[in-house]
Amino acid sequence: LSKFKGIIPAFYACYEEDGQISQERTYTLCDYYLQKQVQGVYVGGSSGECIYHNIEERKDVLTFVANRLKGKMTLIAHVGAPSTRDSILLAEHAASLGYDALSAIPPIYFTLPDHAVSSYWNDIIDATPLPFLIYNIPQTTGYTLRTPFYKELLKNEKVIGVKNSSMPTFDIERFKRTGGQNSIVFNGPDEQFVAGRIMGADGGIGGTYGAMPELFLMADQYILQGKFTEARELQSDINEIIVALCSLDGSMYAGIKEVLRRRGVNIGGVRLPLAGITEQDTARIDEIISLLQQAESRFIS
Ligand code: HMN
Repeated sequence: LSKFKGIIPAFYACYEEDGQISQERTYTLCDYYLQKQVQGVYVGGSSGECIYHNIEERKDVLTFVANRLKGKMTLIAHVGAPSTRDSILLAEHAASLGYDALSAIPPIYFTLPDHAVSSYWNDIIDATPLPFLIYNIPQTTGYTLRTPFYKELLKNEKVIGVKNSSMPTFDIERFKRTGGQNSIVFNGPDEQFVAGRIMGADGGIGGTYGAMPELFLMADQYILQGKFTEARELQSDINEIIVALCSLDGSMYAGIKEVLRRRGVNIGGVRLPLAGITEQDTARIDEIISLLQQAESRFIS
């Protein structure tokens, strides 16, 4: 399980100018993460705009990332989809490409009872030999993973842990306690990465890491070294950047992609209905870049 820790950026969707999934730009983003020396990538999740892709597109993204990064870092495939059938197709595809683990949100749209949620996850798990990370993200799915139910799910030994995006860090402590030291918990909310790590998370999977991988890698180092004051101060600088990204007129992902583009990593825009950046955002992006530079010069030697 040692490959499931550290800083794992949630991989962004990479598009051509006409909005098609871009193989070349996906490779560009892969190379950027290789160079930054992150632990791994989480492919096809919320930040990967999976909800706006058809199954063929999602398979393509999984393929492109594996082509470039297989054997070089930890690869986790998010295979959550509206139907079990589609999730299984994605899971089989990820397994054939050599992904290290699968992950999925609970069923979306209809509110289903726990036994149906359990069947959904277990059907995906049964489809391949890969380990599985539950993805708890109540703010987008409307479904909250409860500790007793998590305990039930852990009876399937392929369930290795949970990527937890609920806001209370208390949940991280409870999931870690429930699963024990041989289970994995990933922190989801980037705004409290440091707190999540202190409460027991083994690492983080995050949607804003791509804009500032060095800062999150340093925050993780501070935790490992017990430098909690530095970690807290760095988290506070990171949060200034996240708050600025979240207050753009366009979507946060459009803002992150603009930051990356200005830093030489062009992965295109976002897919509608996500909003692109607006004219007013241009000045705000300048501010975000200067916040990034300040934090980097303060914390990265
Ligand atoms: C993913 O699945 O792509 C992300 O890792 C999800 C992740 O937990 C993000 N949450 C949401 O998008 C709701 C956060 O990293 C989030 O982007 C960040 O905390 C900024 O609010």
